[in-house]
Amino acid sequence: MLLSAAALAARARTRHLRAYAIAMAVLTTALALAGAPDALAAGKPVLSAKDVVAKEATGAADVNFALARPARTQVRFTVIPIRGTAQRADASFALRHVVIRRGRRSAVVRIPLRNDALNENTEHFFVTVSAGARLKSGRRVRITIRDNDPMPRVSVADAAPADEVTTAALVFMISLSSPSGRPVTVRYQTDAGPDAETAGSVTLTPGAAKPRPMTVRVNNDFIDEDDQLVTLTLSSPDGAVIADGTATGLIRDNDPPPRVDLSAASSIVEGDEGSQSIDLTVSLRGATQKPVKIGRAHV
Ligand SMILES: [Ca+2]
Ligand SMILES: [Ca+2]
Ligand SMILES: [Ca+2]
Ligand SMILES: [Ca+2]
Repeated sequence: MLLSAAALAARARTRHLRAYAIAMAVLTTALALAGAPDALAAGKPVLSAKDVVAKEATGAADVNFALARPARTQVRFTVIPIRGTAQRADASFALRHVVIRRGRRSAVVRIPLRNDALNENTEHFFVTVSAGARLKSGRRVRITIRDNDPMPRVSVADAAPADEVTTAALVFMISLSSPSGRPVTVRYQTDAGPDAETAGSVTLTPGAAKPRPMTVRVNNDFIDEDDQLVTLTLSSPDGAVIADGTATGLIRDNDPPPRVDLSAASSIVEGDEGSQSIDLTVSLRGATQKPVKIGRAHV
C-alpha cells in the first residue's frame, strides 16, 4: 500500500512519541526501585528518629533510631549532640557510638540530662548522626527538656538608716529562696513622696545565690523635717513568687531648724504714761515642715 507523504510523516511522529514515553517509563521505574535515592547517592543506611520531649526529672532522653527494614549487615553510626537553648549544664554533649546488629532494626540511644534544682524555661537541643548512617532527608532530632523545679521565693530586707545628704540612698537587700536558672525581675514602690525614689525594678541574674543590694536614691532638700520612715513594697515578680514583699528604711533629716527674725512693722512715739503696743513681723529664715512655736516675753 502506498502512503502519502503526509501519512508517512504522521506515522514517524507517532513512533517518536512512543519511544520517548517508553524511555521515561524506564527511568521512573529505575528511580522507584531505588526506594531511597538519597541513601543510594550517599551510600549509607538511612535512619529515622522522632523528636523527643523529656522531663528533666527523668535524668535522660531516649532517642530511637530505626532503619526501614532489618539490617542485612551490622550498622555502626555516631550520634552527635548539637546545642540549642540547652547547654552543657543541661545535658551531656558527648558523642555516642551505636551499633544496630544484623537482623535488628533499631537502637535506643540514652542521652543523660542534668536534673538540677534551678527553675528554668523549657529548653531544647538536637542530635544528628554521622559515620556509617545518616538521618532521613538530613533532618535533626529535636530533644525538648521540660523543667521540674518550682519558682524561687523572693524577699526584701529592711534597709539601714540613711542620712539625707546628696548621693545618699537606702539600700534594701533582695534575696531568693534558691538560685534560679533564669533572670528574676521584680518591681518596687515606696511611699517616700518627694524625699526618695518612688518606684523602680530590679533584676537578679541567673544562678545568683547571694542577696542583691537594691538602692533607693534619697533626695536631699533644705527643709527641716522629722526623720522619715519609708516603706518599700515589692510587686509584679517575673520568675519568682513573693514571700516577704515589704521592708522599711529611715531617712534621717540633716537640715537645721529655721532662724526666727523679728522686725517692727511700724513705729510709735513713746508716751509719758501707760503702755502702748507695737506691731512686730515674725519671719523664718529657712524652710520647715514642722510647726514653729514662738514664746513671747514682756520687757
Ligand atoms: Ca530539677
Ligand atoms: Ca531545672
Ligand atoms: Ca537636707
Ligand atoms: Ca530635709
